[in-house]
Amino acid sequence: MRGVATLLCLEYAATVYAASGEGSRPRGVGPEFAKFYKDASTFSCISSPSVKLPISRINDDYCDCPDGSDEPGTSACSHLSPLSPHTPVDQASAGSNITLALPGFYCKNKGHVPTYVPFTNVNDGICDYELCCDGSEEWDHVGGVKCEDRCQQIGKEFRKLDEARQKSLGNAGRKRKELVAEAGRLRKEVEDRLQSLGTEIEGSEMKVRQLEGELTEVERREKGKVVRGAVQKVGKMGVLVGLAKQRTDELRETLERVRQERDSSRSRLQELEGVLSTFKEEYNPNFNDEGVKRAVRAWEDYAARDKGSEPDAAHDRDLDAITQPDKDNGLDWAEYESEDESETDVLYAFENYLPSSLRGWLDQKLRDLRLTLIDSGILADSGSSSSAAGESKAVSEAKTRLDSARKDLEGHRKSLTEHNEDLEKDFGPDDIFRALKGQCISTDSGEYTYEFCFLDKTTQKPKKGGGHTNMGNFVRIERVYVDDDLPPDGKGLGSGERIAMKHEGGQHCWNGPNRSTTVILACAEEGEVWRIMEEEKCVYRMEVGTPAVCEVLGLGGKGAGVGRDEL
Ligand code: MAN
Repeated sequence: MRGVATLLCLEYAATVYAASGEGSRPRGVGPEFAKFYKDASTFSCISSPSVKLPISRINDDYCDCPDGSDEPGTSACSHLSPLSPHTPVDQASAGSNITLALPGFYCKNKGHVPTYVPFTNVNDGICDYELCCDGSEEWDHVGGVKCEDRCQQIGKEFRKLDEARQKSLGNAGRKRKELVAEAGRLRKEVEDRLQSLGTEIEGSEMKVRQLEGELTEVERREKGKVVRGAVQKVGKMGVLVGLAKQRTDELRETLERVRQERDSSRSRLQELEGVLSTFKEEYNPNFNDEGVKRAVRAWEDYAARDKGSEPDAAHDRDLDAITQPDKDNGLDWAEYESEDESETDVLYAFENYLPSSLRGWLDQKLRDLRLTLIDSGILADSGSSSSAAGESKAVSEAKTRLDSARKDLEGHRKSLTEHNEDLEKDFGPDDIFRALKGQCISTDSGEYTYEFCFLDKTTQKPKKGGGHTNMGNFVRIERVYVDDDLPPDGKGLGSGERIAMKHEGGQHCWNGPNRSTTVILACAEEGEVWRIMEEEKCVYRMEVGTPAVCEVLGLGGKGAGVGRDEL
């Protein structure tokens, strides 16, 4: 009896194996699981090898193994799938960890790419050509359904598409490389500028120190000078110069005015003479109007009279020259106004004739004397006066020079901080967004045109007209997980980790938050805004394609671009 049973078993096994078309594996088993089905008489459940079954129980349409591995070619264990609702019986029989050992029914798809179909799809009477182009998952022809093998045709179309995808991927990779190179160049520029800023700061610091010393020295020198009051400083000559300047300005203005009046009268006279001359030509002498005749005679007398000389262009040129500003005529009033030699200057000039050792000694003594007089209240301290009038030209000039050097230094230090911060900023993998900073891409969607500018902001603008609405300013780069189906044109996020750019603090939304946008990036040959969604009121999500995030082949892991599973 036992021998007959074994024979029956073997016969059944032969049918099961043969029906799979693989010869060496039961129906629905993929090559990577073949090793579990090698034994010709007994099968051990994959996840629970202690559960052993006769080979006849494989694909007998009854689920024996807790992990469903005895039914690789039927849907008998499909209820174990995490996608299927579980009953209390499942829980009791398999514990809380119900996991299928196999990924699904293996479709060989000869001529295309092999794949696994969910067990629920096996013999459900529907041809799942998208997954199983050879139709082998409908082997039982339920309800008479017979799925022909379409792998040749589907495989051919797939290869064509795949070729285009590979080409696109290659182009995207090349563009990414260019972007990385550009980003490197831009980073280097910042580093070089940092270096030169270091040198410039050193130079500026030295200059400030030197000008500080210079100011102290000028102030000391000025303090030592004999001071005269503001009125005295001007002197008689200065007063005369001031009056002469004022008088010249008045004369110039009057001359200009008279000239304008002359020009205007001249042109009115010309117009009038023209009118009368036409009148004389055109009047009718046969018309006996005494008044008209008298007027014509008077005009003839006037025309015959000597009018004096014609306007002379040379005179006008002279007038032009005379009315030029005094400086252009070689007269610099300021020179005469400030020409005022102080008593100390005379003293200094006198010192020049002394030997240098004596000159220094005398100079010091004079200064000390002056300071003693100031300290004892005998002389006014003009040097310490903070009023503009009390400060000498030399001091204010020294202060201006120092202020400007200090401003330069401050500017350089600020720039140094900014450049250092720039190097610390996150510009994404390989620093790549450095190369795209400020570049914008836009698309129309619904009533708006949306724009995304890398590391800057997102905006919307009504197509009917009107201004831009800020949808958020760039704040940081983040990583997000997405799980989207990839559309046939490849313009979508797909599934996996993606780089996202957060934009916050946009224009306030009426009765809502400030606008904000998350821009999620995926690999594409060209920069393009694919989709915009307003997930909540004034909270937007943009899907954007860019070569910047395409995975660099052979450079996986950290630092490489985050790509999609497919382009
Ligand atoms: C505008 C747009 C919309 C937004 C509303 C909120 O119309 O910014 O996206 O939803 O304002 O009032």
